[in-house]
Amino acid sequence: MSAGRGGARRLFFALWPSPQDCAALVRGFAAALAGAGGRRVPAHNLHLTLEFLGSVPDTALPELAAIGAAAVLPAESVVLDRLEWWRRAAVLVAAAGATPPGLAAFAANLRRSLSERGFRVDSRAFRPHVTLVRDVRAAPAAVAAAPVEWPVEALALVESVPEPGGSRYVPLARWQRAPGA
Ligand code: 2AM
Repeated sequence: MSAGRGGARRLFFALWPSPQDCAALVRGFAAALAGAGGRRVPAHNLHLTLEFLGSVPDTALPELAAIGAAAVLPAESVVLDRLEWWRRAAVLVAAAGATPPGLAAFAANLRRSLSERGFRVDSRAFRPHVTLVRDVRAAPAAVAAAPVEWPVEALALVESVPEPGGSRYVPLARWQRAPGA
C-alpha cells in the first residue's frame, strides 16, 4: 500500500457488495438510473457507508484495521426498496425503508468504538443508502424500483482517492462475515 498524500488519507467504513450484489442493485434500479441525468456512480464504486472519517493520518491505519477485524457483522440483509432524491446533496440514492436492527446496532457500535479512540464520527443518524447518481439538480420522475436485498457480508475500510473524473473508492482492507455466523 502506498503512502497517503501528505501522510493522510480520506477514509470511511462501508458495507462492500459482492459483484453479484452489485449487479442486482444496478438491475433493480435500472429504470431509475436510465432517466436520472447527473453523474452515475460507477459500479466499482457502489457501497453503503457506515461511517465517514474524513482525513486520517496513515499512522492510525493499524488501529482502524484492528477495529474492523474485531467487528462482528450481523447475519442480516438490508432491503434497498426506495429511490430517493436528496436535494441538498443533489444525489439519487437507493435507500432502505427500514433499518434492520442488527445493522443499526452494528453501525452504532462501530461509531462508538471509533469515537472512543478519538476518530471523528458523524453526528447524523445512520440511514442505510447507496448513492447511485451524483449532481442530480432536479427531482427525477417517480419510477418504481424493484426491492433489492443486499446481504450484510463484507465490511471494508475504504480510501477515497481524488481523480479527475470524481473520486475512486479503494478498499484497503475487507472483513467477510464468517459463513453461518
Ligand atoms: P454519500 O454516498 O451519501 O455521498 C465517501 O465519500 C462516502 O462517504 C460516500 O458514500 C459519502 O456518502 C460518505 N460521506 C458521509 N459523510 C461525508 C462527508 N462529510 N464528506 C464526504 N463523504 C461523506
